[in-house]
Parts: sequence; structure tokens; C-alpha cells
Amino acid sequence: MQILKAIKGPQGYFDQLFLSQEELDWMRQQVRLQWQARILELHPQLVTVLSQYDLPCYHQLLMDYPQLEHRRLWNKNSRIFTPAVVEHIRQMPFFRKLEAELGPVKIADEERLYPEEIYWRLARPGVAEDVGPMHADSWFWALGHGRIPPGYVRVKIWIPLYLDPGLNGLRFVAGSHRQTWPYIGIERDGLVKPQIQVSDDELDITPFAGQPGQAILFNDDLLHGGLVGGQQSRVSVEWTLFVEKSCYESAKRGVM
Ligand SMILES: O=C(O)CCC(=O)C(=O)O
Ligand SMILES: [Fe+2]
Repeated sequence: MQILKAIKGPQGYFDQLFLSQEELDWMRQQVRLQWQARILELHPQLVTVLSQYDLPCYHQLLMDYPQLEHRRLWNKNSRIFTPAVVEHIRQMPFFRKLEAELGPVKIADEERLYPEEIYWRLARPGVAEDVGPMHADSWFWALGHGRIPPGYVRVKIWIPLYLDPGLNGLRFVAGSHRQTWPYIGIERDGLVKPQIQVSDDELDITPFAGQPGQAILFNDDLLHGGLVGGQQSRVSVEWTLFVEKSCYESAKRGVM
């Protein structure tokens, strides 16, 4: 019960679950296929040049082809894996390890596109608008995003696929799940989203320094956000796990 113990414990997160190289490569390939298909859907004339760009060089592609619009390309629905991909991920050894600790889990359907949704993000280096402000995921649910079946508790998992460790990706405030932080709901991208009422300077923010394929699972109330330093475009996947309340509660509160 190391995972739940750490998530409920003083830190509020667990970062010692690793994808194998094979699992990491497979996920990278799935993002690549979806990324490519979406770009070609809007810009079929790029068919011959797209293969020259790796995902971490995505920002370079945008500079070379200014007709590409990041926001138009990457609405959330264009970044959600299909059910077949989710099923494959569910069969991976790392996912089985997860279920060995957390019990049988469900995956949330926040966008209600598929029954279970795993989605990816792409953030360019130095482009602050590619990530949102610091938040706790519980705020989104409190503002009406998504439904949780009765008898389950939420746990988030975030996995970097391409990352400059410590420079881009995820940042968080360790232990922040044990405090209440002020926020308001404001409209962004046509949805009411939370806006924290504390400035980043007042928060003790730690960049996630894990490697590609190193997952971080965290408490629904932990403050976190994106980070856009480094030289490459960052790609990560994430999903919300629904863990049975009985399993969640039987894990002792950690002291780690
Ligand atoms: O990847 C990001 O920029 C933010 C991720 C996030 O908020 C999450 O995984 O809940
Ligand atoms: Fe989040």
C-alpha cells in the first residue's frame, strides 16, 4: 500500500512507479500517431514533411509552418486516446502493478467522449499559455467537471513521455493537500475553471524532477500545475483513477 500511503501522507504524492522502456515507447508511438493524424486532418499538405519532426521538436514545426495554430489543433478531444489504446494500456505490466496496490480501478470520463479517457498534453518551451495555473484537481470536480460513481475516491496519475527533467512538465507544492487554498471559478475556453487566489511567489513550488516514463500519482487536493522551461516541447499523459473507497480508506495514512 505504498502508493496510497504516500498519497494520503504528509507529501501527498508517490513518484516511484516506472514504465518499462517498451511501455514508454508504445505510449510515445500512440501519441505520435494521433498527433500526426490531427495535423494532417487540418493541414494535409504537410504529409511529406511531418516525418522529419519528432514530438520534442513540435515547437520548431510551428515556427517553420506559421499557418499551424496550436490552440486550434489541440482541443481536448483531439488529445484523448481511443478505447483500444486504453485497453492496451490497461493490460501493461505497470498498470497491473497499479491495480495490485489500488484494487480494480476505473478511469474517469471527464469529457464524456469515451467510457474511460486517457489524454495527453503538449506544451512548448517558454510558452506559458500552454499550461494552466496552479490548482487542485478536486476544484475542477467541485465546479462540475465530470461525475464520480458513488463509493470511489479520485487519484490522479501523470506520466512524462518527453521531458527535460526539472525544467518542464509538472510542478507541485508538497503537503499542500492538507491545507485549504482560496480559488474562484472563472470562464476559460468556454468552461468555468478554477483560478487560485494566491500568487505563485507565496507557494513553495517544487518542479517534478522525474525521468520520462516515471509516473507521479497524487492526491486530488494537492496543488500542482504545468512548467514550461527547457528546450524541448513536453509531452505527458494523464488520467483520473477512481479507486474503491474501501481500498483507499484501508491504506494507513503514511508517515513518509
Ligand atoms: O501537465 C500539465 O501541464 C498539468 C497537469 C495537470 O494539471 C494534471 O495532471 O492534473
Ligand atoms: Fe491538474
